[in-house]
Amino acid sequence: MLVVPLIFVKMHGIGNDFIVIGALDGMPLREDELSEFARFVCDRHFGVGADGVIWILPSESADFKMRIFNPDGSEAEMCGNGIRCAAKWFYDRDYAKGETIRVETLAGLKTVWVQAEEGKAVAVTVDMGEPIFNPMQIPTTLGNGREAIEVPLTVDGVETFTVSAVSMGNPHCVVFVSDVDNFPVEVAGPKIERHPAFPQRTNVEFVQVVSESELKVRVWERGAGLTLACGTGACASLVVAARTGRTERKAKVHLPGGTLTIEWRDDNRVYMTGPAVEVFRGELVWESSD
Ligand code: ZDR
Repeated sequence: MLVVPLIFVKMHGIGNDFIVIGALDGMPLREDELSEFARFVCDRHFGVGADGVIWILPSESADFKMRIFNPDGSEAEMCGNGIRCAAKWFYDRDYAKGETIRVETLAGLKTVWVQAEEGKAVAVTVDMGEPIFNPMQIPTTLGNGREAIEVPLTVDGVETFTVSAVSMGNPHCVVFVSDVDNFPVEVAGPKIERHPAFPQRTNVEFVQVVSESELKVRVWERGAGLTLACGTGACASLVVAARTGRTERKAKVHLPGGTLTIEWRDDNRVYMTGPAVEVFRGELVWESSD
C-alpha cells in the first residue's frame, strides 16, 4: 500500500465547486485510480465534497494542463467554471508570466485572461473557442445528419421536448422553458443526459429568456447532476439563444449560484467572464493499492 499525501484547495466559480490539486511535477496517482479517487473526494459525506476534481499538471504546449473529473468518476473534456478556478490557482501562486495564461485541456488549448487585485485573480475571461454544431462531433444522433437546432426529442416514449445540441468542447442539450424556477430539472435532466441520442451522455440546460441580453438557466450536469452553475452550459445557452434570434450575441447568464457574462464574438469564438474564489486549503491522504 502506497500512501500519497495530497494538498488540495477548495475553490468555486459561482457555486460550482472544485477540489483543485496542483501537480506541476507530474500526476502523483496512477491513471487507473483517478476515477475512483474522484468518486471518493467529491462525495459530500464520505469525502471532501465537490462538483469535480481538477488536476493542474505540466504541459509541453501551454502554461499548464488541466484535467477535470466529475463526481461519478468520468472525465470531462472541458469545464468553464473549473478553468477559471485553475487559472486563479496558477496565477495566485506566481506561476504565471503575466495576465494571459494558456491552458491545455482535452478540448484543446484555451487562452484565459486574469483580472487581478493586489496580486490575486478575482475574475477570469476565457476564450472558450468556437461552438460546434456538427452532430458527429457533439456527438448526437439528432438532426438527421444536419445541425440539431430546435428538433424534437422524445423522452420515455411519451414526453417530447424541443431541443438544440451544441458542443463547447463537451456536449450540451439546450431546452427553452417559460418558467425555469418551477421546471422539474431533476426529473427531465437525467432522462435527457442518458438519452440514446447522446452516445457520450450530455449536459442539459433549461433556459428562460429574460430579455435580449439576459438569460436565466438551470443545469443538469453530466456525471454531476444539479449544480449551482455551469460555465460551458452558460456558453451553450447563449449560443443557441442568439442563433435562434432570442437574444443578442452578448448576454448576462444568471445561474442559481451567480451570473456570468457570455459573448459570442464576430470571430465565432465564445468568451466567458466570471469570478473564481478560493475557499480553503486542506490535505488528504490517498491510499494507493499496488
Ligand atoms: C459544466 C461544467 N461544470 C462547466 O462549468 O463547464 C463542466 C463540468 C463537466 C461536465 N459535467 C461534463 O461535461 O461532463
